[in-house]
Amino acid sequence: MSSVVAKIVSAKVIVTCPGRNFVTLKIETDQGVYGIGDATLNGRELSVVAYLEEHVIPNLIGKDAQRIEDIWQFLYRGAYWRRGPVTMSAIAAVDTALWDIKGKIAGLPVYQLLGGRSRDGVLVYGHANGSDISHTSEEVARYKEMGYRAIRAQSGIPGVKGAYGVGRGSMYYEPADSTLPEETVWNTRSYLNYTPKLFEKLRLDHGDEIELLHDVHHRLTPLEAAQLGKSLEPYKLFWMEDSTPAENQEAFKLIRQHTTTPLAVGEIFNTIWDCKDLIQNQLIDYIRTTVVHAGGITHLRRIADLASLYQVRTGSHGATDLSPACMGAALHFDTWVPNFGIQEYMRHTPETDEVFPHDYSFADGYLKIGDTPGHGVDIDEKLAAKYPYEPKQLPIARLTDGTLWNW
Ligand code: GCO
Ligand code: MG
Repeated sequence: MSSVVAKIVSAKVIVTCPGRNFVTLKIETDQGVYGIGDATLNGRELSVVAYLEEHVIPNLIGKDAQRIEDIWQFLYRGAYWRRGPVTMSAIAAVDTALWDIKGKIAGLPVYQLLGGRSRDGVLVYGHANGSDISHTSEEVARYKEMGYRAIRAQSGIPGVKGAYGVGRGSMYYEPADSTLPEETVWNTRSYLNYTPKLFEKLRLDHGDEIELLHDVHHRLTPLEAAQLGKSLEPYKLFWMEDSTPAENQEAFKLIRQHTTTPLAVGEIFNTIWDCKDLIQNQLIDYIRTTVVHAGGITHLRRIADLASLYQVRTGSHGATDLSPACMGAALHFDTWVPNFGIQEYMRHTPETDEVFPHDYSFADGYLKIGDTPGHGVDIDEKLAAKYPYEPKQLPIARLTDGTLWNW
């Protein structure tokens, strides 16, 4: 029996801001089935809205939603101008919505379409952060109380205004909270002195079992990253993330030569080409690419398969600015992918969860998905309409001498 043709009859972009901006693509078919995909690019949301509305949606109408791969290739090759965060987030939103539709038509959850369960629960990590070392240790204790088995720790640093990763509240971290970029100051020397003390304290307070992660957030040179990795070896981190900007993938060779601290990178990558050399030369241990920013499930699967050849595991980005539609799709991917490492899980606010009803839930350090056909996430359009878009941008960082640096 030939499979059902599901003709795309309409598609629209829904922008909503329940505490922060989210961009969602909704694709409807002549089968009365629709799918949704996350298209949120933090601080550049309206660029993706325009890309979808002007250049993608007109090309979708009339196509068979079941032809996921062909539509992916059409949008990637057909644009002529390949790659980039805006293009690949737009393609990702289409791809995610099409996998959602395919699952609904088949009556199957997406993980079944990918190859079935490789695990019952998806190991996640939460974000403990504090104004200083002892406050951060108290927050790690709180996250352990909540059942997390893996915790990222970020601390304020004396004399460093607005150190990365230290939120204003204790549960949510939303850095894009000003119309124009907030200026923060960065001091590498203070950071390199302070960070080993943070993890020494965390191991003293919480023992060796809990998995500890840290995000350097692109701030060091390769040699400084090597120095930090070396100084953190006694504290056996699960990973040191984004230790240096990765446009030059070769740079990681220098870090690798000097330290056995596991390396993770890739949340800002948008295609396999951004990480091909890092993976093939085993310069990293975890690849952080995501459903929403790396071309959707279709492309993320290609990256994971390449990574599996070199024993590199997945560790997808999962910050608050990736919507529940991305998290839902990511969890189906994480439930299937054989070389799974860990999934970031920065909680969404209750308002966000209300706008995006979903069937995943947290327990005992894992996120578990249900068997709802598709990816299990929906959008309440009426509620979404109550939260109009608010222009926001991510911060920037300057060194103490005023040099513009990596935020
Ligand atoms: C992470 C990320 C975030 C980013 C944010 C940018 O590891 O979760 O580094 O904190 O800064 O997603 O929009
Ligand atoms: Mg990060």
